[in-house]
Amino acid sequence: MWQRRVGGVADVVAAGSLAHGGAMNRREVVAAAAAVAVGRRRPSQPEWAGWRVDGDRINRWLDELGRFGANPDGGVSRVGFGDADLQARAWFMDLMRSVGLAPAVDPAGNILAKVDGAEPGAKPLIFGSHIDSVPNGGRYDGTVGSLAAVEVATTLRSRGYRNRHPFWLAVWADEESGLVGSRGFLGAIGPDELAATRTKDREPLGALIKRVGGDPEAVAGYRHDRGSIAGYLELHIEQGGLLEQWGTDIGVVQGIVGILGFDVVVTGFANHAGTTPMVGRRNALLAASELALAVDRVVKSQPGRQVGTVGRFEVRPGAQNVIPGEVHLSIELRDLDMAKLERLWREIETAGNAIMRRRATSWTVARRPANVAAVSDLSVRGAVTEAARGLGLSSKAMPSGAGHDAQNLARIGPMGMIFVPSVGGISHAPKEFTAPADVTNGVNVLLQTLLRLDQG
Ligand code: HGY
Ligand code: MN
Ligand code: MN
Repeated sequence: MWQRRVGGVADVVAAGSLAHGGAMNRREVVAAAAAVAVGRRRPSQPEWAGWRVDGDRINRWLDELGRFGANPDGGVSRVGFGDADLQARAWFMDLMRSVGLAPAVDPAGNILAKVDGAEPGAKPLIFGSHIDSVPNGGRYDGTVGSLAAVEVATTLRSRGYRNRHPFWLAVWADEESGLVGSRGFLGAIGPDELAATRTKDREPLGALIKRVGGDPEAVAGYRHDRGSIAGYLELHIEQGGLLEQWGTDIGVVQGIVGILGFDVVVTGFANHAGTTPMVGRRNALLAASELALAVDRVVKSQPGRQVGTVGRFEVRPGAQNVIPGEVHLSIELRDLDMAKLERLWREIETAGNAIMRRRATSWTVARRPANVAAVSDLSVRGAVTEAARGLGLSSKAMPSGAGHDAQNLARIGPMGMIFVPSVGGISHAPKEFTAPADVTNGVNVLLQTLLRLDQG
């Protein structure tokens, strides 16, 4: 409900209407409110087709959000549930309040701002993204889609728009370490995961969720089932270089890759680097290195677009004069076909077992919850394409090689994603950049797509 900055007029306006806003003068507000009260404020398509977001405002918000966890090299380190993430979340909720939204933290730690819809029984349309980052990441990954949601809601309010469906603006918690918040939203986080302390954290996940205002005890009973939402939309930077290469404004996402992730510990025997002969050493680093090469070899051994990466590699004890006794590393596999990922993993396991035997080392593997691959909804794709066309923007269908919360939301309703170009295809790095004009284009496409979906 939009209750701020309007004084007594708020009472006139039907709950859940977007029908008044700070951008209007008082007379307009009263007129819009009265129109809503008698149910007249359903704009015709030609009218809303001309609506545009405020590009300066959203780009200014992006700069402001970029201050939290800022690194000297231009990017941000805002790892989910860390101090910078907490500060950014507080700022974000203040921003939402300042434009008349009423954000709340759900049991799983997600920030949700719900605006009631005018049509009884209509299911919610959800839109948003995330504001956490990878360590040493960029300023655009997730933030564009999160701020876009606020910008779109602000624009609609200033237009006096009355949404038919409930609108739920979402900032998903800790996207980068396995779509945590959106899995919690589905009911896919169990007690074991809540109680476990992940490799990168010092506290169990449940304690972290509590820290951001979530309710770990309620997570078990919290869920949203298939068919419970009218749709999910997420605007995001492409994070690859295709749109730039093609000279295309907008990517219409066809599907999102699935991700299998593994935390591996290779154990050998740490011993003196000067007195231990070369023969008979149990060097964990050499075994782990061979394992990393095996991942690369197995993934490349088959045709297709699958990718595999060892992105974390920690040698212990990590001293010049000690044979490495332990290596902690991650293995990640991605493809649109989950069965193919399982096949690749089995091959890697076989290769890994052979390596460990040969090097007299051992290994343990902890499998992370999978990000399940998802296909976007055809009619939502159509709406995105139409929206781009209506704005005079070029668009092209493309897959997403990056994971997104949208792939979880696709399990409960029609999902669509909008991509805007990433300069140089750089992402998860400080040089990540999307031109302000492209950000604005994307937010306008989000606005126009949302209107199409809301109008049915
Ligand atoms: O890792 C990913 O693909 C995403 O950016 N979270
Ligand atoms: Mn990311
Ligand atoms: Mn992202």
